[in-house]
Amino acid sequence: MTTYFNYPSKELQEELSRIAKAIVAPGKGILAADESVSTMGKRLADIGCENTDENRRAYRELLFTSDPKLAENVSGVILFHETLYQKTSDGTPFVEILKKRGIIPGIKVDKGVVPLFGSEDECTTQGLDDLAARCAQYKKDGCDFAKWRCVLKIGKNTPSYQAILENANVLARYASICQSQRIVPIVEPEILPDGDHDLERGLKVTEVVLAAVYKALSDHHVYLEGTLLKPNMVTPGQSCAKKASPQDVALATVLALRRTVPAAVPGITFLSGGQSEEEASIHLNAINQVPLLKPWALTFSYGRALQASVLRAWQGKKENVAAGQAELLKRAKANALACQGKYVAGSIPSFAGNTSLFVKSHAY
Ligand code: 5MM
Repeated sequence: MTTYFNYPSKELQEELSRIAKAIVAPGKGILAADESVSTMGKRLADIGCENTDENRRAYRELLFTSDPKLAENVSGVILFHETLYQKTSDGTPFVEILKKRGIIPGIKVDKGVVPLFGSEDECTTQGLDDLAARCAQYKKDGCDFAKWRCVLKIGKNTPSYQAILENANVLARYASICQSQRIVPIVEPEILPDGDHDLERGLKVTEVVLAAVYKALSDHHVYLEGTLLKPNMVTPGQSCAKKASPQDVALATVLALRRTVPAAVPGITFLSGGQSEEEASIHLNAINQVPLLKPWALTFSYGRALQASVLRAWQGKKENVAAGQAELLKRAKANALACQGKYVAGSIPSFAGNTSLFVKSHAY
């Protein structure tokens, strides 16, 4: 293996690390609004709405035209390709609205999961082929960061060595290509919560997966200061009989991260993984309260746990837009407090607060 490689130019290092740091600035996190068309269809179906271009656009308009105070708690929004080029009803591009509010636009660049032939129902994520060209265009169109999600499953024989290695490598290639185009990559190796495994197995699998991811990032000379990690929290499987307290979840999560994630990484932005809105806030809060050295910012990049109440309040009706926006502000505030370890459980009630958002085998 060669040890002769070139670090990115000083300018590129500075640009990437500036963007990454801004995303995980104290008290801020990410709104993951990058549901693909089919996933958005499921969210709309839940509230009795048809999956049309106009309904998807109207919903994203609701999110992005919320009170500008949202930017006090949300530093970045992850968009889906279609959304990046949509506009508000008065013709203002969404990107412009976000930037004006001081929110950094990001973009989902993976093209979804595909099966790993011969494996026990495992998968990898596709989208590398034209990625450099797409990133160059997205940068021109206003995006400063990207997201790529890989999915790993815990079972009797999984995750397999094949799946761990393949997904680590594809994440590293993605990260390297993003950085070459001045885009900060959010690296998302999601270990699904499905299964009856206990907390300790969740901890071990998370450690092994993250260790492989950081080895691959190193092999691909990815500039860590210009990256963010989007992992699952370490929990027992959804159907495990033995439940874990928020403190247990928090300790296991911090242990896994401390054992595998270099201190050069500026921030860790958790996915919510089907936890209820309230659980996701309580767990993030407990993680930030773990009395161990945590050299990275620990914050949120939630999809379902920031949007469930919004969707339920909105119901696809114009007259409910303000109610939906109010729910978004509440969950953003709760998580902004949680990422500083200052959230008091139950202090910010919301429409769907304690409803489980678990979707079986969330790989779409
Ligand atoms: C918002 O949902 C994201 C896009 O999903 P699809 O491409 O599958 O439609 C998803 O990647 C999301 O960012 C992560 O799963 C984290 O979201 P949750 O809901 O777990 O916080």
